Amino acid sequence: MDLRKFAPFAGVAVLSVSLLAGCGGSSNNAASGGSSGAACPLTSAADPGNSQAPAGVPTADKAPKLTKTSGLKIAFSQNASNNPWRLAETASMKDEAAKQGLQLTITDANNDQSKQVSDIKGLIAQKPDALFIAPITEQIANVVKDAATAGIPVFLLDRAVDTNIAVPGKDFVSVMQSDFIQEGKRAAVQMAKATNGNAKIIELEGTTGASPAIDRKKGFDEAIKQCSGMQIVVSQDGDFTRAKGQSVAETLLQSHPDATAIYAHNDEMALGAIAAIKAIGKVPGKDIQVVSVDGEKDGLKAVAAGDLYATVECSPRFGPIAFQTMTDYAAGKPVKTLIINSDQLFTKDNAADNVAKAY
Ligand code: GYE
Repeated sequence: MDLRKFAPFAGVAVLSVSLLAGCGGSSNNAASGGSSGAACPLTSAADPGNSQAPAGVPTADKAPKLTKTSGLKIAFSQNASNNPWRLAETASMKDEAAKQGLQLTITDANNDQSKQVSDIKGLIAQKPDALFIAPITEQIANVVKDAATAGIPVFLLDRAVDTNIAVPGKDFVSVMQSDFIQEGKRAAVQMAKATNGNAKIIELEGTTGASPAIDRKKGFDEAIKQCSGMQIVVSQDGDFTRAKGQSVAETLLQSHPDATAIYAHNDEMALGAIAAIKAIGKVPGKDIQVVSVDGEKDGLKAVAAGDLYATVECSPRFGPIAFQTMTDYAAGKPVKTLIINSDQLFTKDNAADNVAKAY
């Protein structure tokens, strides 16, 4: 989901931070492009950093209202519990509900889209005062609309839905997420640094149709276009899990023995890929460079160990922002239809220091 869609009439989006901003000129780095002879400006670019929501994101004014301010009954449709990221998100929601003394009903779709649709239908029938949804793919937009039709304000967490179907500010109040296109761009800069701008890349994509999978690919692809020495040689769905990441990486490393890098859309798949690299007797961080997204505890340990070059943080700790946004909405304060989290970058310089705090 291009976040600029949330601000269709806005002028310049803050999003389009130039990747070349920190490049310091490319006149003297012609040597860094390697065999192709072309310089790769990303090798000397600064981390493009966080983006913010584009300017002019409207506030939600057509969504069902939330008039109760105490004793709220809240529901949360979680899409899976199959990785540390999901578990951390669920824990963060539970902690915040407990802090506020609110009742929270949670369903777990087990990474199955049809189960999530039926979970949400079941939750709608229970008439919660507010419904949080962590969508599995962008395709569950219709059931989001159903909730709005039933008069329930919906808040989307961590992934978006198809906004051609579910209208922001009407069919859902707000989506809270990281900027995945920016994450892809940040990952591309790290990959360029790891490989000096020359890489034959295997891409392990997140769950097909999930907004972070779509956008992490888009941002990375856009960025590496600037470097003729960097190409994705094959790209496949690893479903955001360690086991699938490992098995897909095993197959792709065999079919592409010339690959020199792996870009994984999350740490779990990267950790699976690292196991696959070691299994064929190659050395991660030397023969094959790996870059990913999330910043989970095992990911940070892998960075500290030199197996993973870098991981772009994508925080799962949604409880505070989710409940704050809901409370603001209940109080009649203006709530933006898109709220972007701030994330940091973990490299060998700061990974070890952050392990203890990680999930
Ligand atoms: O990166 C991944 C999780 O939707 C942002 O989903 C989230 C992603 C996260 O399963 O690890």
